[in-house]
Amino acid sequence: MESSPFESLEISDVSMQIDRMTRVESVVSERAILVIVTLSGEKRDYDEPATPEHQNNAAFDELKGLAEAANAVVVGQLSQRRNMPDKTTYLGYGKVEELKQMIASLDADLVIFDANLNPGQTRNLEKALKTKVIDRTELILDIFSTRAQTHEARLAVELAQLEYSLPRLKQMWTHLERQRGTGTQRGAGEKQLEVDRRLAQKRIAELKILLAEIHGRKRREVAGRGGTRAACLVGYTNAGKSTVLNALTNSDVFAKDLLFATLDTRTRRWRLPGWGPVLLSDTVGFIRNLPHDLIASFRATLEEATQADVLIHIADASHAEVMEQITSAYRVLEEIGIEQKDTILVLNKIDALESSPEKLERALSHYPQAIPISAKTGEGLDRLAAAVSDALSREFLVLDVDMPVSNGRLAAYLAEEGEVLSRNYENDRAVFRCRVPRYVLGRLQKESDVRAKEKTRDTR
Ligand SMILES: Nc1nc2c(ncn2[C@@H]2O[C@H](COP(=O)(O)OP(=O)(O)OP(=O)(O)O)[C@@H](O)[C@H]2O)c(=O)[nH]1
Ligand SMILES: [Mg+2]
Repeated sequence: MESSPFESLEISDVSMQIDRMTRVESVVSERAILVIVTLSGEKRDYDEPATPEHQNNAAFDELKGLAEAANAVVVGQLSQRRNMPDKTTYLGYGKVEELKQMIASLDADLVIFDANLNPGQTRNLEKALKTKVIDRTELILDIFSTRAQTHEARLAVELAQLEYSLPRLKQMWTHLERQRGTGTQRGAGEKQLEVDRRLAQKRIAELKILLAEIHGRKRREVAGRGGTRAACLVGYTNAGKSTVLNALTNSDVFAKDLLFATLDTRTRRWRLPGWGPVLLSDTVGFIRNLPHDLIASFRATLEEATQADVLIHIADASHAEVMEQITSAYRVLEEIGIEQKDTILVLNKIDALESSPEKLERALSHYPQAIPISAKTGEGLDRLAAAVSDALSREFLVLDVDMPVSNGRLAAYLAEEGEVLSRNYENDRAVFRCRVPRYVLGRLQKESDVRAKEKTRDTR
């Protein structure tokens, strides 16, 4: 049998190599140019009459926030509209040339793409530009790796980094060889690449086991919490989740105007008025286009959300893209498989909207059941507490659900989850009276053009 190259390596060698492979290069103090390619036909999450400029600005703002969270200095930006990405360089030929000139004139040493590039595209771009190129995933991974503190968060980051690096190992080797100026040193070349692949795969398997153990331990902790109910704060990054946790539980967890301020999540005891003690957890913020692998790696850290009796979805009502952010967050919940939980939507930062109340009205017209609050001034926190206490007391509800007749998917869902007591049709609307478990309300909140009215309530 052929001996594995892995077996011939010393342990110190192994950890050193793993270290090298998971090193998503740090972007500290680099002068970066941001690149955004808008693909025509790219559908926005929310069909608002936004101009392409508005859309572009919002995307640049977010990417700039991410770049700065990774300590890069943004010196320029470039955008292009295309039907589809160029296979080899993502950008078109002319734009690559333009970017090359920008790099020279702005003295930039890093290019950050908003998109996720395939390994070949990154390689080709770096070759053409003679400058380091990173994509959206790599940027987020960089922020995560410098910010994660707890053992669990670090394992999750390492797993995400390795999964990102595995298909790109070849490219990393080309880099190293170029730096050393030789391809003949021991271990270099194809053989080393094979060693790396095996090492990475082995470590990935190990990390998955370690994270699964944490997952299991958390589950047992929940089982052992003796019936104490739990609520979990979720939502887009920078929406104010940690500030809400602090305001409700009188705590002092880290909260800052910074994307991904929280990577190590905390649980606090909350004395919920009229109910008693409840466990309240904070979570890692969501972001649009969060790569699937990254969500998968962080699943263990989102265990609090999975185990919670009720989710408190915090949105930043003062943000220009609040609707987009709400939809993106719901999409992540779907991906984790917890979109059907009882969810209370909260529009935070209303203190910042005093001069533009129409913004809040617009959001409320889309999400009439959302609760407006300000974690900063405390306004609305009592309503939020009442809503959580209400959600925790509900087991089954009798609802009148008023929906478009065309929404067959929802009709089927209601019949599946509960009991449909009556059906009334008028023109293009249908009203179903149904008895359903309380979590159905959370799902209904996300349906546009659907109104749910509570008729009676069964309390435990
Ligand atoms: N004006 C105003 N600012 C707020 C409010 N709530 C939070 N903020 C600010 O928003 C920023 C982000 O708050 P965080 O609590 O860190 O947000 P988060 O959702 O935990 O963010 P991540 O952990 O990065 O995902 C901070 O600068 C807060 O001071 C509010 O009600 N009003
Ligand atoms: Mg936070």
